[in-house]
This record gives sequence, C-alpha cells and structure tokens, in this order.
Amino acid sequence: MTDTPAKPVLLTGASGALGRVLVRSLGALGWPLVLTDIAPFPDPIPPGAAFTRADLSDGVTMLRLAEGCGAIVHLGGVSVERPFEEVIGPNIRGLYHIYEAARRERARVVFASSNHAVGFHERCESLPADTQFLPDGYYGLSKAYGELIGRMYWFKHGVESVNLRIGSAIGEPVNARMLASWLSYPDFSRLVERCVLTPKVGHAVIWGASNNARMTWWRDDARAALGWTPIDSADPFAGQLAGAVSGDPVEERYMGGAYCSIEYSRTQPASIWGHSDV
Ligand code: 15L
Repeated sequence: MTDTPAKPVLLTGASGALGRVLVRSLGALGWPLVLTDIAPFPDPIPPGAAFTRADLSDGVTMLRLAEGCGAIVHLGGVSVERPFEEVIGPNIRGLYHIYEAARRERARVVFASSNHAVGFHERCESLPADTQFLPDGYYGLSKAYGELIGRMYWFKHGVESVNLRIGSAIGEPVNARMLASWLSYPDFSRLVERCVLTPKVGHAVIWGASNNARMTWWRDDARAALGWTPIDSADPFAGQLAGAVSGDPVEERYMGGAYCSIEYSRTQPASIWGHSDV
C-alpha cells in the first residue's frame, strides 16, 4: 500500500516524456494531480487529475495553479541545449514563478535538474553531490540556476526542494555513455514518490541514475534520507552498447557527452580545475 499525499501535487511539463510517465504512475496510485504544460496533454487524464495549458512565463497562472498544492514537481521548460534567448524565459523566469508559488503555498519543489549542470566534469571523476557546477551549455546553466534558486529559497524562506540531477531518463539506454547515466522510468517514478512523501527533505540533491555497475561518476547524495534505492540497471545492455561511442573526443571525455561538443571552440581541453589554466 503506497501513501497518497495529503494535498494535490502540481506537475509542470506534464505533456513531456517524463511528465507522461509520472501522470501514468502517480495517477495509477490515485494521487491528486494538477497538470500543466505549454503543449496539449496527449493521453487520457486520470481520475483525480486536471490539466491546464499554460506558459511558465505566466507567473499569475502559475500562482493560481499552485493554490492548495503541497508539492510542485517541476519538469517544465526547455529540456535540451538551445540558444540562450530560448532558455531564459521558460527556464529562468519560469523557475522564479515556480519558487514564488512554492513560497506562497509553503509547498515543496521537486526540481528536474540535470547532469548537464555538471556536464564538464570528466568521466574519470567521482563526484559528491556538493561538487562544483560545471554546466556544459545554456541548458545546463539554467539547471545550475534552478538548484541555486532552490538553495536561496531554502535559506531565506524555508522552502524545501529536492534537486534531481537526472542522467539519461529514457525507455532504454542507447549508447555506451548511458551504461553509466541511464535512469529507468520506474526508478524515476519511485524517486519522485519518495521526494513528495518523505516528511522532511530540506534542500537535497539526488543523482538520478539507476543501479548501473558503470555508474562510478556520482556518489554521496541524499537518497538514504529519502529511502530511495534504484532497482533497475543498464548492465544487461552492456554487451550490445559498450562499443556505441561517437568518436568525438570532447563528447567522450566529459559526463555531459554530446552537449559538451555543441559549439565547443577550445583547441585544448581545460584542466578539471579551470582556474589553474593559463
Ligand atoms: C538531459 O538533461 C536531457 O533532458 C535529455 O534529453 C538527455 O539529453 C539527457 O540529459 C542526457 O544527458 O542523456
């Protein structure tokens, strides 16, 4: 028997791939859901849920949608690397609207951060959750901002947040990198359940990857406090995917993979601690 949250949960980005996964899984558990996205919702809406089409840049609507909610699961916004001007509205202003709504409702934020907030760390490293941000583009930068706005609202206003640094949440891993970074949909759903239901979380960070033997990149996060243990694993795909590499040295060197190569213009890689460069 799984618990149900006492108050409704606002889910942004409901029409995206991960949003639809959560609507199915949390809807099946009978959770009261307030769904929103800029795109129409393509699936049947579960009983106990309601969908409103809205833009994250519309702060008044975000405040209204969050009314009475106990948690905001924030998946909305640009979800891939895009030019700065496309990212700033949904991902920067949008985050401000979400945190203002959370402050007003005393609601918790579960934020879909990303490995791209730390994408320029090298794959040979093993990072604790309090590692330095090394975003690999404007999208990753917006995710680092999202984690930092959460930290500010925690220290200033006591708004709780769980920041999920999601690796590669996709149906099945498709390349060698994902043998480390893959997060299965069921592991993701169980993680979000724990993020909402755990009585106290403060300001927490979780590395979002399944139980992959090659997941040596990330360690020491808040999963024990949340009671989340990933169950699935990319390991059965190792035979078919170990050789699925791009041949691009920048992509293969860094955790962020292909995002690191987009418009990369250095001739030599930076050292891990860039400030010691000449
Ligand atoms: C992400 O943050 C993206 O939303 C997703 O499309 C993938 O690119 C993923 O990261 C990844 O790094 O595999």
